[in-house]
Amino acid sequence: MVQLEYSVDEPLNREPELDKLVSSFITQPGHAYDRNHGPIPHLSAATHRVGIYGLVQKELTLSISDLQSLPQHTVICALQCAGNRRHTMRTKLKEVSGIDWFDGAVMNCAWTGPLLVDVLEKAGVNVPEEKRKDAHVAFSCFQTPTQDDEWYGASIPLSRALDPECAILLALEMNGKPLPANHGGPLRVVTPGIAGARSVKWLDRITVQMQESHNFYQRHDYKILPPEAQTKEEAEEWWDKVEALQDMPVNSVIAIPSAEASVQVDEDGLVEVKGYALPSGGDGPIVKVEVTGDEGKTWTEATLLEYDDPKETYKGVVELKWAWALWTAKVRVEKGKGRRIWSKATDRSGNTQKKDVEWNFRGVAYNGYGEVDNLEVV
Ligand SMILES: Nc1nc2c(c(=O)[nH]1)N[C@H]1C(S)=C(S)[C@@H](COP(=O)(O)O)O[C@H]1N2
Ligand SMILES: [Mo]
Repeated sequence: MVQLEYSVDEPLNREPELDKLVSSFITQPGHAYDRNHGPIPHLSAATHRVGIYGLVQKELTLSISDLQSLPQHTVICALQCAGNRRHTMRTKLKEVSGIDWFDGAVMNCAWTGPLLVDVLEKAGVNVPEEKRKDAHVAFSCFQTPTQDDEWYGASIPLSRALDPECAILLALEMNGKPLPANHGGPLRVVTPGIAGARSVKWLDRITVQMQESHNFYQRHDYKILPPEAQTKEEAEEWWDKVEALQDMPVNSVIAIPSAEASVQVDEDGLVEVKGYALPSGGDGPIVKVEVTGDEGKTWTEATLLEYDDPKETYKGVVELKWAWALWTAKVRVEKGKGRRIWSKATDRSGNTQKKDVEWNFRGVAYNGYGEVDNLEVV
Protein backbone atom coordinates (compact mmCIF):
# COMPACT_ATOMS: atom_id res chain seq x y z
CA MET A 1 0.00 0.00 0.00
CA VAL A 2 1.25 3.43 -0.91
CA GLN A 3 1.34 5.76 2.05
CA LEU A 4 -0.62 8.96 1.42
CA GLU A 5 -0.24 12.33 3.06
CA TYR A 6 -3.08 14.89 2.98
CA SER A 7 -6.28 14.10 1.09
CA VAL A 8 -8.43 14.88 -1.93
CA ASP A 9 -10.55 17.17 0.22
CA GLU A 10 -7.63 18.93 1.80
CA PRO A 11 -4.56 18.78 -0.41
CA LEU A 12 -1.37 20.64 0.49
CA ASN A 13 -1.31 24.07 -1.15
CA ARG A 14 0.99 26.74 0.21
CA GLU A 15 3.37 29.49 -0.84
CA PRO A 16 6.35 31.06 0.95
CA GLU A 17 6.72 34.62 2.24
CA LEU A 18 8.10 36.70 -0.61
CA ASP A 19 11.12 38.02 1.27
CA LYS A 20 12.21 34.42 1.91
CA LEU A 21 11.48 33.42 -1.67
CA VAL A 22 13.84 36.02 -3.14
CA SER A 23 16.56 35.44 -0.54
CA SER A 24 18.41 32.96 -2.80
CA PHE A 25 18.69 32.33 -6.51
CA ILE A 26 18.15 28.59 -6.06
CA THR A 27 14.96 27.94 -4.12
CA GLN A 28 15.46 25.53 -1.24
CA PRO A 29 12.66 23.02 -0.58
CA GLY A 30 11.61 24.87 2.58
CA HIS A 31 10.89 27.99 0.50
CA ALA A 32 9.17 26.26 -2.41
CA TYR A 33 5.43 26.44 -3.02
CA ASP A 34 3.29 23.29 -3.05
CA ARG A 35 0.37 22.75 -5.40
CA ASN A 36 -1.61 19.52 -5.26
CA HIS A 37 -4.95 18.43 -6.65
CA GLY A 38 -4.98 15.40 -4.35
CA PRO A 39 -2.94 13.68 -1.65
CA ILE A 40 0.83 13.22 -1.77
CA PRO A 41 1.86 9.59 -2.35
CA HIS A 42 5.11 8.35 -0.81
CA LEU A 43 6.57 6.05 -3.45
CA SER A 44 9.62 3.84 -3.22
CA ALA A 45 12.46 4.70 -5.59
CA ALA A 46 13.48 1.04 -5.44
CA THR A 47 10.25 -0.27 -6.94
CA HIS A 48 8.74 2.64 -8.89
CA ARG A 49 8.51 2.19 -12.68
CA VAL A 50 7.50 4.48 -15.51
CA GLY A 51 5.90 3.07 -18.67
CA ILE A 52 6.47 4.48 -22.16
CA TYR A 53 3.41 3.66 -24.25
CA GLY A 54 1.37 4.64 -27.27
CA LEU A 55 2.85 5.48 -30.65
CA VAL A 56 6.28 4.00 -30.02
CA GLN A 57 8.17 1.18 -31.68
CA LYS A 58 8.86 -0.57 -28.40
CA GLU A 59 6.95 -0.07 -25.18
CA LEU A 60 9.28 0.30 -22.21
CA THR A 61 9.03 0.01 -18.46
CA LEU A 62 11.90 1.84 -16.79
CA SER A 63 13.04 1.80 -13.18
CA ILE A 64 14.66 4.74 -11.42
CA SER A 65 18.07 3.13 -11.89
CA ASP A 66 17.35 2.66 -15.62
CA LEU A 67 16.68 6.39 -15.78
CA GLN A 68 19.84 7.10 -13.79
CA SER A 69 21.91 5.14 -16.29
CA LEU A 70 20.90 7.47 -19.15
CA PRO A 71 22.89 10.71 -19.70
CA GLN A 72 21.96 13.08 -16.86
CA HIS A 73 21.22 16.75 -17.48
CA THR A 74 20.80 19.59 -15.03
CA VAL A 75 18.50 22.46 -15.91
CA ILE A 76 17.98 25.49 -13.71
CA CYS A 77 14.45 26.63 -14.36
CA ALA A 78 11.56 28.37 -12.78
CA LEU A 79 8.49 26.26 -12.16
CA GLN A 80 5.36 28.26 -11.54
CA CYS A 81 1.71 27.64 -11.06
CA ALA A 82 -0.45 29.12 -13.81
CA GLY A 83 -2.47 30.69 -10.99
CA ASN A 84 0.49 32.61 -9.56
CA ARG A 85 -0.65 36.24 -8.85
CA ARG A 86 -4.32 35.29 -9.12
CA HIS A 87 -5.01 37.43 -6.04
CA THR A 88 -4.02 40.53 -8.00
CA MET A 89 -6.37 39.70 -10.86
CA ARG A 90 -9.14 38.98 -8.38
CA THR A 91 -8.72 42.20 -6.40
CA LYS A 92 -7.79 44.60 -9.22
CA LEU A 93 -10.08 43.35 -11.96
CA LYS A 94 -12.89 41.08 -10.83
CA GLU A 95 -13.54 37.89 -8.87
CA VAL A 96 -12.07 34.75 -10.43
CA SER A 97 -12.35 31.07 -9.62
CA GLY A 98 -9.39 29.37 -7.95
CA ILE A 99 -6.97 29.27 -5.03
CA ASP A 100 -6.05 32.73 -3.83
CA TRP A 101 -2.36 32.65 -4.80
CA PHE A 102 -0.42 35.78 -4.08
CA ASP A 103 2.96 36.25 -5.80
CA GLY A 104 4.82 33.24 -4.41
CA ALA A 105 3.58 30.23 -6.39
CA VAL A 106 6.94 29.85 -8.13
CA MET A 107 10.30 28.24 -7.41
CA ASN A 108 13.64 28.39 -9.21
CA CYS A 109 15.46 25.08 -8.83
CA ALA A 110 18.17 22.94 -10.37
CA TRP A 111 16.52 19.79 -11.72
CA THR A 112 18.53 16.72 -12.76
CA GLY A 113 17.62 13.63 -14.74
CA PRO A 114 17.48 12.30 -18.30
CA LEU A 115 15.97 14.40 -21.07
CA LEU A 116 12.51 13.23 -22.16
CA VAL A 117 13.75 13.15 -25.76
CA ASP A 118 16.40 10.54 -24.86
CA VAL A 119 13.78 8.29 -23.29
CA LEU A 120 11.44 8.73 -26.26
CA GLU A 121 14.26 7.88 -28.64
CA LYS A 122 14.98 4.74 -26.67
CA ALA A 123 11.38 3.67 -27.26
CA GLY A 124 11.38 4.96 -30.85
CA VAL A 125 8.62 7.45 -31.71
CA ASN A 126 6.30 5.84 -34.21
CA VAL A 127 4.53 8.86 -35.73
CA PRO A 128 5.02 9.66 -39.41
CA GLU A 129 6.93 12.89 -40.04
CA GLU A 130 3.89 14.71 -41.51
CA LYS A 131 1.77 13.93 -38.46
CA ARG A 132 4.32 14.88 -35.82
CA LYS A 133 3.17 18.47 -35.56
CA ASP A 134 -0.26 17.29 -34.37
CA ALA A 135 0.98 14.70 -31.88
CA HIS A 136 1.32 15.02 -28.11
CA VAL A 137 3.19 13.45 -25.26
CA ALA A 138 0.91 12.76 -22.30
CA PHE A 139 2.10 12.34 -18.72
CA SER A 140 -0.01 10.45 -16.20
CA CYS A 141 -0.01 9.80 -12.50
CA PHE A 142 -2.48 7.12 -11.40
CA GLN A 143 -1.37 7.00 -7.76
CA THR A 144 -4.32 8.85 -6.29
CA PRO A 145 -7.63 10.37 -7.33
CA THR A 146 -7.70 14.15 -7.68
CA GLN A 147 -10.32 16.76 -6.89
CA ASP A 148 -11.86 16.70 -10.37
CA ASP A 149 -10.75 13.41 -11.89
CA GLU A 150 -9.72 9.85 -11.07
CA TRP A 151 -6.04 10.62 -11.75
CA TYR A 152 -3.74 13.48 -12.70
CA GLY A 153 -2.50 14.06 -16.23
CA ALA A 154 -1.25 16.62 -18.70
CA SER A 155 0.33 16.76 -22.13
CA ILE A 156 2.66 18.88 -24.24
CA PRO A 157 3.18 18.94 -28.01
CA LEU A 158 5.43 16.11 -29.26
CA SER A 159 7.53 18.62 -31.22
CA ARG A 160 8.49 20.31 -27.98
CA ALA A 161 9.25 17.03 -26.26
CA LEU A 162 11.57 15.99 -29.08
CA ASP A 163 13.51 19.26 -29.16
CA PRO A 164 16.56 18.91 -26.87
CA GLU A 165 16.74 22.74 -26.76
CA CYS A 166 13.40 22.76 -24.92
CA ALA A 167 15.05 20.77 -22.11
CA ILE A 168 11.98 18.80 -21.03
CA LEU A 169 13.35 16.70 -18.21
CA LEU A 170 12.38 13.56 -16.31
CA ALA A 171 13.63 14.89 -13.02
CA LEU A 172 15.06 12.57 -10.38
CA GLU A 173 16.75 15.30 -8.35
CA MET A 174 15.94 18.75 -7.10
CA ASN A 175 18.96 20.91 -6.13
CA GLY A 176 21.28 17.91 -6.20
CA LYS A 177 19.20 15.72 -3.87
CA PRO A 178 16.61 13.03 -4.62
CA LEU A 179 13.25 14.66 -5.32
CA PRO A 180 11.25 14.97 -2.11
CA ALA A 181 7.84 13.26 -2.09
CA ASN A 182 5.90 16.53 -2.03
CA HIS A 183 7.61 17.71 -5.23
CA GLY A 184 6.94 14.46 -7.08
CA GLY A 185 9.64 12.04 -5.89
CA PRO A 186 10.99 9.76 -7.11
CA LEU A 187 10.14 11.03 -10.60
CA ARG A 188 8.43 14.06 -12.11
CA VAL A 189 8.34 15.85 -15.41
CA VAL A 190 9.87 19.33 -15.51
CA THR A 191 8.68 21.50 -18.40
CA PRO A 192 10.83 24.66 -18.53
CA GLY A 193 8.87 27.76 -19.57
CA ILE A 194 5.56 25.87 -19.47
CA ALA A 195 2.87 26.17 -16.79
CA GLY A 196 3.59 24.01 -13.73
CA ALA A 197 0.40 22.03 -14.31
CA ARG A 198 2.20 20.11 -17.07
CA SER A 199 5.10 19.13 -14.79
CA VAL A 200 3.39 15.95 -13.65
CA LYS A 201 4.59 14.58 -10.30
CA TRP A 202 4.86 10.88 -9.33
CA LEU A 203 5.05 10.02 -13.00
CA ASP A 204 3.63 6.60 -13.91
CA ARG A 205 3.22 6.76 -17.65
CA ILE A 206 4.40 8.64 -20.72
CA THR A 207 2.21 8.15 -23.80
CA VAL A 208 2.85 9.33 -27.35
CA GLN A 209 -0.61 9.99 -28.81
CA MET A 210 -2.49 12.02 -31.39
CA GLN A 211 -4.73 13.76 -28.84
CA GLU A 212 -4.00 15.91 -25.85
CA SER A 213 -4.27 14.27 -22.44
CA HIS A 214 -7.91 13.58 -21.60
CA ASN A 215 -7.37 14.56 -18.00
CA PHE A 216 -9.63 17.23 -16.50
CA TYR A 217 -6.66 19.50 -15.79
CA GLN A 218 -5.63 19.52 -19.44
CA ARG A 219 -9.09 19.92 -20.95
CA HIS A 220 -11.24 21.64 -18.35
CA ASP A 221 -8.85 23.85 -16.43
CA TYR A 222 -5.59 25.78 -16.95
CA LYS A 223 -6.85 27.68 -19.99
CA ILE A 224 -7.13 31.42 -20.59
CA LEU A 225 -10.84 31.65 -21.38
CA PRO A 226 -12.14 34.75 -23.20
CA PRO A 227 -13.77 37.40 -20.98
CA GLU A 228 -17.26 36.38 -22.23
CA ALA A 229 -16.91 33.26 -20.11
CA GLN A 230 -17.99 34.85 -16.83
CA THR A 231 -19.41 31.93 -14.90
CA LYS A 232 -18.86 28.22 -14.51
CA GLU A 233 -21.86 27.54 -16.77
CA GLU A 234 -20.69 29.97 -19.45
CA ALA A 235 -17.20 28.51 -19.22
CA GLU A 236 -18.60 25.11 -20.21
CA GLU A 237 -19.07 26.11 -23.82
CA TRP A 238 -15.49 27.42 -24.08
CA TRP A 239 -13.32 24.65 -22.67
CA ASP A 240 -13.24 22.72 -25.95
CA LYS A 241 -12.67 25.82 -28.05
CA VAL A 242 -9.66 27.27 -26.26
CA GLU A 243 -6.14 25.86 -26.34
CA ALA A 244 -4.53 24.49 -23.23
CA LEU A 245 -2.14 26.91 -21.55
CA GLN A 246 1.47 25.94 -22.22
CA ASP A 247 4.04 28.81 -22.21
CA MET A 248 3.83 31.22 -19.32
CA PRO A 249 4.09 34.96 -20.08
CA VAL A 250 6.87 37.40 -19.09
CA ASN A 251 6.34 38.56 -15.51
CA SER A 252 7.82 40.34 -12.52
CA VAL A 253 6.94 40.69 -8.89
CA ILE A 254 8.01 43.07 -6.13
CA ALA A 255 8.90 41.09 -3.02
CA ILE A 256 10.35 43.86 -0.87
CA PRO A 257 8.89 46.10 0.45
CA SER A 258 5.70 44.23 1.13
CA ALA A 259 2.28 45.77 0.54
CA GLU A 260 1.09 48.17 3.21
CA ALA A 261 4.56 48.35 4.78
CA SER A 262 5.96 51.48 6.27
CA VAL A 263 9.26 52.19 4.52
CA GLN A 264 11.98 54.66 5.20
CA VAL A 265 13.77 56.48 2.38
CA ASP A 266 17.58 56.51 2.45
CA GLU A 267 19.71 59.68 2.58
CA ASP A 268 19.13 60.19 -1.15
CA GLY A 269 15.37 59.92 -0.74
CA LEU A 270 15.21 56.47 -2.38
CA VAL A 271 13.39 53.28 -1.43
CA GLU A 272 15.11 49.91 -1.87
CA VAL A 273 13.06 47.44 -3.92
CA LYS A 274 13.70 43.76 -4.59
CA GLY A 275 11.94 41.10 -6.61
CA TYR A 276 12.02 38.39 -9.23
CA ALA A 277 11.27 38.33 -12.95
CA LEU A 278 10.31 35.48 -15.28
CA PRO A 279 10.80 35.23 -19.03
CA SER A 280 8.07 34.23 -21.44
CA GLY A 281 8.22 30.50 -22.37
CA GLY A 282 11.51 29.82 -24.17
CA ASP A 283 12.21 33.53 -24.74
CA GLY A 284 14.52 34.03 -21.77
CA PRO A 285 16.59 35.09 -20.09
CA ILE A 286 15.27 38.32 -18.61
CA VAL A 287 17.33 41.23 -19.93
CA LYS A 288 15.75 44.21 -18.18
CA VAL A 289 13.60 45.10 -15.20
CA GLU A 290 12.36 48.66 -14.63
CA VAL A 291 10.77 50.10 -11.54
CA THR A 292 8.65 53.21 -10.98
CA GLY A 293 7.65 54.99 -7.79
CA ASP A 294 5.56 57.66 -9.54
CA GLU A 295 3.01 55.54 -11.38
CA GLY A 296 4.98 55.30 -14.58
CA LYS A 297 6.12 58.91 -15.11
CA THR A 298 9.74 57.86 -14.65
CA TRP A 299 11.30 54.41 -14.68
CA THR A 300 14.55 53.32 -13.04
CA GLU A 301 16.44 50.33 -14.42
CA ALA A 302 16.97 47.63 -11.80
CA THR A 303 20.21 45.70 -11.32
CA LEU A 304 19.88 42.05 -12.28
CA LEU A 305 21.74 39.99 -9.69
CA GLU A 306 24.50 37.79 -11.06
CA TYR A 307 24.04 34.15 -10.23
CA ASP A 308 27.15 33.14 -8.42
CA ASP A 309 27.74 29.53 -7.58
CA PRO A 310 30.87 29.63 -5.42
CA LYS A 311 30.88 25.90 -4.79
CA GLU A 312 30.24 25.21 -8.48
CA THR A 313 27.39 23.00 -7.39
CA TYR A 314 25.80 23.12 -10.81
CA LYS A 315 28.96 22.99 -12.87
CA GLY A 316 28.25 22.70 -16.53
CA VAL A 317 24.95 24.54 -16.31
CA VAL A 318 25.75 27.67 -18.24
CA GLU A 319 22.40 28.42 -19.71
CA LEU A 320 20.04 30.46 -17.58
CA LYS A 321 17.36 31.14 -20.17
CA TRP A 322 14.76 29.14 -18.22
CA ALA A 323 15.62 30.63 -14.83
CA TRP A 324 14.15 33.57 -13.05
CA ALA A 325 16.14 36.76 -12.54
CA LEU A 326 16.42 38.31 -9.11
CA TRP A 327 16.78 42.09 -9.14
CA THR A 328 17.18 45.13 -6.89
CA ALA A 329 16.57 48.80 -7.48
CA LYS A 330 16.49 52.09 -5.64
CA VAL A 331 13.55 54.20 -6.61
CA ARG A 332 12.29 57.66 -5.72
CA VAL A 333 8.93 57.62 -3.98
CA GLU A 334 7.32 60.73 -2.53
CA LYS A 335 6.82 60.65 1.23
CA GLY A 336 3.28 60.01 2.39
CA LYS A 337 0.58 57.39 2.59
CA GLY A 338 -1.02 55.30 -0.16
CA ARG A 339 2.15 55.15 -2.26
CA ARG A 340 2.72 52.40 -4.80
CA ILE A 341 5.62 50.92 -6.72
CA TRP A 342 5.42 49.01 -10.00
CA SER A 343 7.88 46.77 -11.83
CA LYS A 344 8.07 45.77 -15.49
CA ALA A 345 10.28 43.04 -16.98
CA THR A 346 11.53 42.47 -20.53
CA ASP A 347 13.02 39.22 -21.83
CA ARG A 348 15.62 38.52 -24.54
CA SER A 349 12.96 38.29 -27.22
CA GLY A 350 11.51 41.68 -26.32
CA ASN A 351 8.35 40.51 -24.53
CA THR A 352 7.46 43.18 -21.96
CA GLN A 353 4.86 43.32 -19.26
CA LYS A 354 1.85 45.57 -19.77
CA LYS A 355 0.25 47.53 -16.98
CA ASP A 356 -3.04 45.70 -17.15
CA VAL A 357 -4.12 42.42 -18.64
CA GLU A 358 -7.49 41.04 -19.60
CA TRP A 359 -9.53 39.24 -16.97
CA ASN A 360 -10.11 35.49 -17.39
CA PHE A 361 -12.49 33.24 -15.46
CA ARG A 362 -9.82 31.00 -13.92
CA GLY A 363 -7.45 33.86 -13.18
CA VAL A 364 -4.48 32.19 -14.85
CA ALA A 365 -1.32 33.70 -16.36
CA TYR A 366 -1.76 37.11 -14.70
CA ASN A 367 1.18 39.28 -15.69
CA GLY A 368 0.21 42.93 -15.22
CA TYR A 369 2.98 45.11 -13.76
CA GLY A 370 4.45 43.84 -10.52
CA GLU A 371 3.09 46.05 -7.78
CA VAL A 372 2.95 46.90 -4.13
CA ASP A 373 0.22 49.20 -2.90
CA ASN A 374 -0.60 51.27 0.12
CA LEU A 375 2.94 51.92 1.24
CA GLU A 376 3.63 54.52 3.84
CA VAL A 377 6.85 56.26 2.92
CA VAL A 378 8.54 58.16 5.75
N1 LIG B 1 0.49 14.15 -10.06
C1 LIG B 1 0.33 15.47 -9.93
N2 LIG B 1 1.18 16.28 -10.58
C2 LIG B 1 1.07 17.63 -10.46
C3 LIG B 1 0.01 18.21 -9.71
C4 LIG B 1 -0.87 17.33 -9.04
O1 LIG B 1 -1.80 17.74 -8.34
N3 LIG B 1 -0.68 15.96 -9.17
N4 LIG B 1 -0.12 19.58 -9.65
C5 LIG B 1 0.45 20.33 -10.79
C6 LIG B 1 0.44 21.76 -10.61
S1 LIG B 1 -1.01 22.54 -10.92
C7 LIG B 1 1.59 22.47 -10.31
S2 LIG B 1 1.57 24.14 -10.29
C8 LIG B 1 2.84 21.77 -9.98
C9 LIG B 1 3.26 22.11 -8.55
O2 LIG B 1 4.46 21.50 -8.21
P1 LIG B 1 4.98 21.53 -6.70
O3 LIG B 1 3.92 20.98 -5.79
O4 LIG B 1 6.24 20.77 -6.71
O5 LIG B 1 5.18 22.97 -6.37
O6 LIG B 1 2.73 20.37 -10.07
C10 LIG B 1 1.87 19.86 -11.09
N5 LIG B 1 1.95 18.42 -11.11
MO1 LIG C 1 -0.67 24.88 -10.89
